[in-house]
Amino acid sequence: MDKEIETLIEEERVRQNAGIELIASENYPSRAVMAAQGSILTDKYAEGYPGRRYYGGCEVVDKVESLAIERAKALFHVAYANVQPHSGSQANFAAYRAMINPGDKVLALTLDDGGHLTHGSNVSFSGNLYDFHFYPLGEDGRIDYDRLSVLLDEVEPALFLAGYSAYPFEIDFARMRRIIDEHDARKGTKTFFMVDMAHIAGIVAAGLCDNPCLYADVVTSTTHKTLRGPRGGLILSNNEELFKKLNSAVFPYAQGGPLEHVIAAKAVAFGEALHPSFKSYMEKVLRNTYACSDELEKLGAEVSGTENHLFLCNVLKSYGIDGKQAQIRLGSIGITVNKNMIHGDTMPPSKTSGIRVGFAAATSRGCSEDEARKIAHLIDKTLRSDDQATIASLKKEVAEIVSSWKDIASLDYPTIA
Ligand code: DSN
Repeated sequence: MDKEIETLIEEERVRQNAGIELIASENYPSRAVMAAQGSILTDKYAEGYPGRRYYGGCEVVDKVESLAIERAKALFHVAYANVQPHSGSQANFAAYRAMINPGDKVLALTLDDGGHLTHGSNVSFSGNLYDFHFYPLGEDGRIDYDRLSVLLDEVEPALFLAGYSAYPFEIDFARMRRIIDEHDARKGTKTFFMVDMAHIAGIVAAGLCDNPCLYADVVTSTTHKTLRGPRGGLILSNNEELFKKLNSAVFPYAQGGPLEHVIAAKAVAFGEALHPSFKSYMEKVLRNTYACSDELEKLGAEVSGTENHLFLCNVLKSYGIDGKQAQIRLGSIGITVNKNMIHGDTMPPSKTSGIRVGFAAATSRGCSEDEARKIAHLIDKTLRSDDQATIASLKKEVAEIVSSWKDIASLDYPTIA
């Protein structure tokens, strides 16, 4: 009935279909996920948890939420899952609350090196409520595990935080656990270990990288990035002492009524991620990301390299333009990326020296390895020249590639359900 919004949704569908989406945190959920999210479950108030609600009439949503919880537990090998956080930021807010007190020290990655606003930025609750200290990446742009050990002894934080928004390499969670345990043994302390795996949740679910849930006290995530579900948050744990605290940190501390329609959509996405085909999808994402990064490097660009679904390119060094200019120029041919700080960046966050490139979304639409290499050439040519005739012809090449890809509103993925 609302023609204005209907027209805008259609406009956005056309925009998304016409372009190559390379923002590393985006993806295309299935029609089943969107149907659940757009369902009548939005009608229901259900403060509390399954079997312990503050409202009547919750017998069906109890089953929905329990199913989502059980699937999340099976997917990530945990004893506890909370599917109520409305977002990754709220999941982090609740996780901190369950483990530490305001004013406590937290050791997290330097924000410019790929952390997140909720990992200690002064403009977020995190930097205001807690005393954040930061570890930088090593010279090679990778986590310097030896330095972590030194910093843990120096800072003596109540909580150590791993998990990043722009880190292209595997993270050795087992080694982090060991370093924390050794520090605790030396100092007679008990340091909590938290991982925000929002970016790599799909890779973890597919079993293609180390599972942080096996080592951390609490793992938070979003459900809409590599995991390909609805926009939302998730908290997981195997530390029994925290289960009750986590529940009350989400509700009633951080949130009111859960979004049962979104929780249903999370259950659908978990069902899809539990299907064997999800692993093949994620393998393709990793291969496509590597292919594009490798080809750009061969073309002479300075790239970070990659061991996951994203890589960074230093466009300032490679093409003499900043990240913002690169983002705008690529946008003009239909390739969407975001400007991103790179390790040791000298530019402000509003400009940056780099861009972040990821293949989770494009792969969902059917992007092949050959096309990922072709996309590297398109990126390279676009960043080398802003000649209007060249831009127009590159735009045509983008249109040709996406013409064989699936419509973003018609995607179905196999499920265990
Ligand atoms: N905004 C997300 C990203 O792009 O990585 C993090 O929450």
